[in-house]
Amino acid sequence: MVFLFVGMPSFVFATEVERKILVEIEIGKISDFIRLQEMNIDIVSRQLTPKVQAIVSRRELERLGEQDFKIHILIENLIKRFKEEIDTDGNLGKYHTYSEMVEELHKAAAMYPHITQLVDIGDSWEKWKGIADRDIWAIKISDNPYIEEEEEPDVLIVGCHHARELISVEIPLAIIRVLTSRYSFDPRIKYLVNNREIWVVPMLNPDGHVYVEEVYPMWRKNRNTNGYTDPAYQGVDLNRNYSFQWGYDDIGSSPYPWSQIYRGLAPFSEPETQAIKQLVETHNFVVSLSYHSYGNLFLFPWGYIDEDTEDHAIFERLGQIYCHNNGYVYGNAKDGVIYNTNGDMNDWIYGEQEVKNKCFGITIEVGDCFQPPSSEVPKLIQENLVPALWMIFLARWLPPTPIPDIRVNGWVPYEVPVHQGPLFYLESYEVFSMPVSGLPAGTYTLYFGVDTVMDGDVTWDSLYYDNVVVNVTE
Ligand code: 0X9
Ligand code: CA
Ligand code: ZN
Repeated sequence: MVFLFVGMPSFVFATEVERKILVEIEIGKISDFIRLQEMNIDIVSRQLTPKVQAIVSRRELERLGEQDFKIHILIENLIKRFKEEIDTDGNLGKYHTYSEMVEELHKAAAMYPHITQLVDIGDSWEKWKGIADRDIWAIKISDNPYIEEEEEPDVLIVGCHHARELISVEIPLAIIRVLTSRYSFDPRIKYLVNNREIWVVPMLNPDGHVYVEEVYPMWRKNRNTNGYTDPAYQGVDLNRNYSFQWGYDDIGSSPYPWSQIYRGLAPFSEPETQAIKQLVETHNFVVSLSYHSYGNLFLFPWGYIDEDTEDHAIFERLGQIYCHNNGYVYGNAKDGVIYNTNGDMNDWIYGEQEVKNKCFGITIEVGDCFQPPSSEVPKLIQENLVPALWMIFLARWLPPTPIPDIRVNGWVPYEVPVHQGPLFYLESYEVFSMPVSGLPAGTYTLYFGVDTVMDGDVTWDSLYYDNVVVNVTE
């Protein structure tokens, strides 16, 4: 039986060969999903719901019908809609093009030289081959930006592994804007910038992004030709190219160049993933946020198997905090919020622990639809900005350590059990709310975290400092 809920004309125009349709496909069981992958269907939402969304051609739509899939058509002509709702001005509307992004980074670095360092961390595939001139840019935001200050935790924020996920560039750029432009007058921002080393790579896949801008708005992978001239065989999925459990199975990634989840010929075969590898191996990142779209999700390892990591409780706690206000769903593949992936950034940055330290790798799937209209950019930024600042703040306690020395002048004002930092509520909060009136007069430094009781809204105002000096008078 064929379920086509929108009538399709039975003839095909020559010009419609390239027409792309956004559809919703009902998934009864996991084998349906695997069948879609075997048919090389371009699945764009990876939540484990009874439905997935996919981009299909007319031909694929017919084949799916023949295979008895239940299909709902959502957008009849994605390219037309892209021109009407996103690329209204030929410059992606409120989204940044590659050149606009490069310009914004250079402006930020020029305006705030005392708290930024702009770094070219590597070349794109096309630059590597000498056919384009695109660099992968990172900006470091911290005080003394040219000095590696070991005591300040390093945080990594990456956008645009996937070319068409335009919003994934905007959240990193917004984080850069808020950290730089508010530094001089917002004490909490100043605190974060002075006490963290924040590295932001807003666009890891510039070749793919420019291909989205100029040729094909639904491009996902990088622009490695894989030795073919037909675009259908080109591109490596950068989020399947990391080395940890690379190619673990052919469900979480594909060995075939025509697949949207093609993992490449070898781990780190691509210059773009090598740029991240090099950056991560020469720093000490403790938490990373990799932005994608879409799904309203906060994802963490493992991706390659349905198992929890030994840090599951901490990942869940981070998810609880990130999602508290925006209602995103947190979890991993085992929780069923996402299908399995292997060779992604999360699994590698967390799982690889020999060449570098363990880093709490998080993937955020922004938004609830494929390529939201340009007008929704501010709202999507807003729902991610403060949560991202929270993750930067919490880096101070990753990996969790006992609350640092709250002994003041050799006196222990309060019994603080180990393993109870601000990630595991109450204790540190109690330290803060503890009546200090019982203490002898003097100056005390109290270390504490955030309003982790979580009984109210997590707002910017509930972000406190890592420690405060308290004056106790008679
Ligand atoms: O498939 C991906 O790379 C990500 N989804 S997307 O739709 N943006 O392509 C999800 C990666 C999730 N990672 C893990 N589950 N570890
Ligand atoms: Ca610094
Ligand atoms: Zn993605």
